[in-house]
Amino acid sequence: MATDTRSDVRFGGLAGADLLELHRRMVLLRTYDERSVVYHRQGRIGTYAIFWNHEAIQAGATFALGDDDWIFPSYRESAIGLVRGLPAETILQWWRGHPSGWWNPADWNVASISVPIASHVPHAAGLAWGKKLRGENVVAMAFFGDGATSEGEFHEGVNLAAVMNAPAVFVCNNNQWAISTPIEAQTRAQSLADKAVGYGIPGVTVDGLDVLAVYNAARDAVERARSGGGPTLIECVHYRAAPHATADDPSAYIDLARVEEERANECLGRFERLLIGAGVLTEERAAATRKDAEDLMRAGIAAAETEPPADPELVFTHAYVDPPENIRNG
Ligand SMILES: Cc1ncc(C[n+]2csc(CCOP(=O)(O)OP(=O)(O)O)c2C)c(N)n1
Ligand SMILES: [Mg+2]
Repeated sequence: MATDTRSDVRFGGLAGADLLELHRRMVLLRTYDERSVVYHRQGRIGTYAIFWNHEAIQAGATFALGDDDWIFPSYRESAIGLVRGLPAETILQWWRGHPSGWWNPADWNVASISVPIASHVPHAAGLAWGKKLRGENVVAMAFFGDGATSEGEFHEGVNLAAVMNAPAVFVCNNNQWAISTPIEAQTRAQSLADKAVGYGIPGVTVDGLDVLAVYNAARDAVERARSGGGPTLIECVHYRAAPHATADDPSAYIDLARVEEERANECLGRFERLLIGAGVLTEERAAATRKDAEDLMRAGIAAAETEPPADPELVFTHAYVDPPENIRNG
């Protein structure tokens, strides 16, 4: 691997090894996403929520956290645990509907993937408040979409965190679509960050394709939360450049020309061009980073596929104290 990279260049308050690590995490997420679509097409995983071009938000925001801080993902951030070293096979198994796809959140400080929209926002608020009550200096960061900001649980969670001055960071991935519902049909607010005013907390809007802008906003928010300043709402704006999920055909509703523009300006290539141009990263090193991520994914799917199939009875194991007759004898 080429080692002739510059370590003195600073971008967004980060230099050398940090910039390369941020790049590695984006590559890991991108590779996970692209391989997952292929595995889905091959029938090896079930439905899958694509996060192509959301990597700057996920890698940038979590880069501001310490390992003791908690991450609360939605289905769009299903693979975010990769940045903490959570095995790819575990996440792949989640999408395969296998019980081994459920990890113990306390092992990674990554909560379970939340599919009901916004339901994890109060969880993050509760964890942040609880940690504060216990005197532990831990921040909770929750990820959710633009559509989630219309849900009651978004309001309940952010309001509670604000009133309790809980160390929480709320990261809104504003990709401007909630499946086929555009942002104009979602809200009359000028920006989603404006909603923070109603909760009495800071709200900021950043370019969701600029990993350093996301990181800077997250670092400020995490510092504020950690030093007793309470929660922040960060709105990361971009435009969804891939289908909502593998069963969706966006050509029926999306602006395809706009999608092309977004894809041309995609976040990983943009960061790579910056780093290579400044001599922080070389083409060789970028290729090696991609290869490592591809190897990790190949090993992940192989490991996932060697797990024996789950026992269907498990569905009922923790469902009843006294199972009804038809299930007892079923
Ligand atoms: C409570 C709830 N209602 C409806 C759904 C169905 N649903 C799945 S994804 C989605 C759109 C969510 O859009 P957004 O919050 O913008 O997140 P994105 O998918 O764009 O990341 C909806 C309505 C759900 N999962 N949960
Ligand atoms: Mg959305």
